Amino acid sequence: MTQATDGRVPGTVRIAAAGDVHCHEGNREAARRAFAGLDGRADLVLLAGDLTTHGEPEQAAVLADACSELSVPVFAVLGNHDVHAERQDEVVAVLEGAGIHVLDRTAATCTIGGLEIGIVGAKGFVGGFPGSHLPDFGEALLREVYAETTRDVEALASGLREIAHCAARVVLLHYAPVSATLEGEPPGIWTMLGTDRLAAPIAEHEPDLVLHGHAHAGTFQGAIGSVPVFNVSVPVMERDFWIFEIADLERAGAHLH
Ligand SMILES: [Mn+2]
Repeated sequence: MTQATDGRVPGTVRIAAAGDVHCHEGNREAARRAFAGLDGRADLVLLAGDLTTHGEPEQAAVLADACSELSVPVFAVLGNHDVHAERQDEVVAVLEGAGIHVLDRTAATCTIGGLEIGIVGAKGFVGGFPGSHLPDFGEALLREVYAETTRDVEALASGLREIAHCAARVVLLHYAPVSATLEGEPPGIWTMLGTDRLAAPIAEHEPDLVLHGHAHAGTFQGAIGSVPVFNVSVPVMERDFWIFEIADLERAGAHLH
């Protein structure tokens, strides 16, 4: 197989992914170096939330500056840290100003080597797993937490319908949609780390790849049925980025390497 001049094998897309990069002034140089290192190694960058330490626009600017030299598209979702200061609109404006596409219960596509790649992105939210589910019952405040997660589930379903025609389909989350990638975290906090309610539309639509972060002490690889799920939290990966390669996109049944 011949390689394109940018190093990409035809029919293949290389996705660089990371979560919990937690940018702030103190890691400006490390962030710049990490992103500069992607040059020529990836066709697309996906960031799985917790882009900042406390959601200050100045911290988002550190990430924006680090990405400014990249020639490939960058898509991101926010994490809980990015909304902490309640300045997420400003954070998003700073990121979008640097060309980073922030997905917020939305879907987007980009074309790489003639292949249309679809990404559905949402922060996601809490809710728990079998044995630890938050119920849709009782206090209005608790039922609103449940309803907030429902909005994410519905957005994933509608986004996945929107990108059904794409050669490759990726779901990008901050919170975990499966407990397998939380192994290593105390089970007592799993309810706060994600919920398998997010897995229902993934099981139905079977995208090629699901990425999340948030669980710094979790496990790298899990699955929802036959769909591979990766916790790309930087402390889990013990590296700046993981490069996923989705191959054989010109024929049915893509393969993940
Ligand atoms: Mn988080």
